[in-house]
Amino acid sequence: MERYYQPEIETASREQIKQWQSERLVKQVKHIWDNVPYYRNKMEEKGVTPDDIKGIEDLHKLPFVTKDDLREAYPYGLLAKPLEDCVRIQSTSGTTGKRVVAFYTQHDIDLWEDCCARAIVAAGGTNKDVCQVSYGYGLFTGGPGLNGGSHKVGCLTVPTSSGNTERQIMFIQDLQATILCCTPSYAAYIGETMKEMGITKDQLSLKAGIFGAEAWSEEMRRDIENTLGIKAYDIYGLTELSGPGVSFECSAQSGMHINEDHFIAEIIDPDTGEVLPEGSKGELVFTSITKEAFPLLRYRTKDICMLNYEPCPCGRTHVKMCKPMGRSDDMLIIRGVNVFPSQIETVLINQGYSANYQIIVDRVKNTDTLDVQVEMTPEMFTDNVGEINRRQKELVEGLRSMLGLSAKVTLVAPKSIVRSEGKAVRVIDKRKI
Ligand code: DLL
Repeated sequence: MERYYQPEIETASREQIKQWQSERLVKQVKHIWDNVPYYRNKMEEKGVTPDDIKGIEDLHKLPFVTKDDLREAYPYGLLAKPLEDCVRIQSTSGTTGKRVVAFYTQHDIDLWEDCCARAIVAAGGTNKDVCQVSYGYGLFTGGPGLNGGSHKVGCLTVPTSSGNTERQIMFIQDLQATILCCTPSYAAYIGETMKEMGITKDQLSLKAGIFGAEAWSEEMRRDIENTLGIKAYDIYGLTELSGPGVSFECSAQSGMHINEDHFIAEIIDPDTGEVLPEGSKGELVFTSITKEAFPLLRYRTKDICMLNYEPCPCGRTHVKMCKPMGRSDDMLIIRGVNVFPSQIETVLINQGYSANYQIIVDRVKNTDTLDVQVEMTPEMFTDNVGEINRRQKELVEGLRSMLGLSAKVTLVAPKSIVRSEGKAVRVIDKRKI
């Protein structure tokens, strides 16, 4: 029988959900208008006041918010509560300089952890489970979010964080972990390492995995399920909205239920901003209607997606989103770290190279690889291997400190990278996802 963490909410009628959304939206818009001058200006520019927002049917009147707004308002410009009421920040992975910093009151954390707890229960979790959280802890939301959710469910929580794979496997075995939470690529890597260590799935007690933070295919799901002997569930979220748990998969494994009592989802045309009819493919936009410290109205995620309002066999009534099908901007997610091509370009140009480069991303043995091919300028061109190695090493170091990732760098001869007559193709993503 299907179990729920908050049954009265997760199986509420559509009318009830809409009513919650309308009431909370009206309240949220007022809260933001009263407390965030940055937002009030944006609304005034669009000629909207809180009086114009009477329910979800008026949502489209509000201005969008983008990552650029978040950067512009960094760090405190979108804060809607006094600092003394805030107890935590989390931050997006990978980007340097003006990162996105999200703030939480204790109440915000409480609701976020409820969302993660819903995901754990949907994956079959109870207080008898041992839940190993192998997402990174720290500024990244993955570790703290699932950790909090696991506590709420009453699982014995094993906060291993990511890395040290052999130790992860030792804990999975010794503590008889039943639920594993990490990125899908890390789950696959754990599976590979297990094989190398001669450990088979029959020696483990794992039954479920809660994997997200990056795109992964159905093929990858099957592989992980077979290798670890589990059912693998998808989970989605973003720092700006709280973190993991904006949506999660249930036993039907056919899309992720959006926690609509906290987030209103819209699908828009990424070029025109127009709201698209039910069932269309477009950019996913979220409004957080219960966040106190860092509420966002109509936040453009850049994730391309579709929503499915058909009833789900699990009994949950909240709308399902499909796996994100790509992004409308150029952000790459490599080993779970957000990487913008522009950051790579900055490193290259700072070290004296021209903007003739190509970024090749691939997935080898379930791990993302980043290969940057860069042209030497005619002035620096040399066939001295020692000199080339030294330069490549300098770039690898520069990229590591900019991105927090190790990349392979290959210097190539001047004019050897194909020039484009239209938009340059800088990124070749060979990952089949
Ligand atoms: O990745 C939060 C998270 C942690 C989700 C752990 C799930 C599990 P950010 O680092 O801010 O937050 O990255 C958010 O990651 O806009 C998507 O493009 C992508 N993403 C997140 N979950 C999924 C998923 C966390 N299940 C960005 N499938 C989002 C595909 C995902 N892409």
